[in-house]
Amino acid sequence: MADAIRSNQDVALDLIDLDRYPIADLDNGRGAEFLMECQNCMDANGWCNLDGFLKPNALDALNAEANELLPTAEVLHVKRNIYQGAIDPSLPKDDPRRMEIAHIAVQLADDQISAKTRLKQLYHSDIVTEFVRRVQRKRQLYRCADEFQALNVVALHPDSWHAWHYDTTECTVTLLLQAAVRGGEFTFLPNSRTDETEDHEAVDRLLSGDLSHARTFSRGAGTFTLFRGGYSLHGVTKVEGSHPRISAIMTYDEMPGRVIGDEINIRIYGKRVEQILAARRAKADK
Ligand SMILES: O=C(O)CCC(=O)C(=O)O
Ligand SMILES: [Fe+2]
Repeated sequence: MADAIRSNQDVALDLIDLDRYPIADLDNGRGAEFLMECQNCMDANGWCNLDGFLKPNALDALNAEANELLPTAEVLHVKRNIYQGAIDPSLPKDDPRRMEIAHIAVQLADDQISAKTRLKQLYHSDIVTEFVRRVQRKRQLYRCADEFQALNVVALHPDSWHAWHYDTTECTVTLLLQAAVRGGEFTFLPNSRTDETEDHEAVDRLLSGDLSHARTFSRGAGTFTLFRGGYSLHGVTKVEGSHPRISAIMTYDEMPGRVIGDEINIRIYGKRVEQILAARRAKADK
C-alpha cells in the first residue's frame, strides 16, 4: 500500500530541494512569494537561474543515470545554422546568420531515455511543468511531444562546445548534471528575437566570437535554468579539463502535441534518426 501511494507521488517531491525552492504550492505563503521572485526575474532579464535546485543525493542519482545511459548514445557530428531550419533567403550571402556551425556532442534524444529513469520522471512531473508554465507566464504550457526533442541529455567532452542556436520549441530548461572542470559556460542572449524581428547587432556580435555582451552565470551541478530557448540565441562555451560537462535539456511549448518536422530532426540528430524515419516510411509504403 505504501508503495502504491509512493508510485503515484510526483518525483519532484523527492528530487527537488523544496525547503529552498517551495514549488509544490505556488499559490500560498512561501511558494507564492518564490513564484513572484522568479516571474519578476524572468520579466526583467529573460531568465531564471536556480542553483542547488536538486537535492544532493538526487543530483548524484540523476547524474549516475545519465552516465550509465550515455555510452549507448552516438557521437553527434552535425552542422547547424543558428535557426536549425530554413535560413531567411533575403540575408546577404556572407551574413553570419547563414553560417553552418559544427556541433559535436554525445547526445541522448528523448527516445533513448527510458520512462523508468528519474530523469524522465522529473521531466514528466506535473509539479515541474506547472512551475515552468507559471514562471514563463503562460496560460498553457505543455511538455514537447516530439519523440526525439522533448528531453535530451547532452555530454560535451573536453575541447568541444555547443554551437550557437535557437531551440525549436519556445521554453527551455537546462539542468546541469555534471559541471566542466573549467569552461562549459551556458551563454546566451536573452530574448534576442521575436516572431517578427531579431537583434542583429547582438546576434552578429556573438557569432563573430565576441561574448562580452552575452549573459552567463557561474552554475554548479544541480542548477536549473529557465529561459526562452526558441527566442534567445544560446550555446555553451568550450569545455576544458578531464571530464565531460553533462546537462539535461527539458523543452516546453504553448502548443499541445508539439512535434518537429522530420527534416529538422534529421539535421539535429543525424544518421540514427534518419534511419528510424526511413524505416518507418518504408513500412508505411508497403
Ligand atoms: O547544455 C546546455 O546547457 C544547453 C544545451 C542546449 O542548448 C540544447 O541542447 O539545446
Ligand atoms: Fe538549446
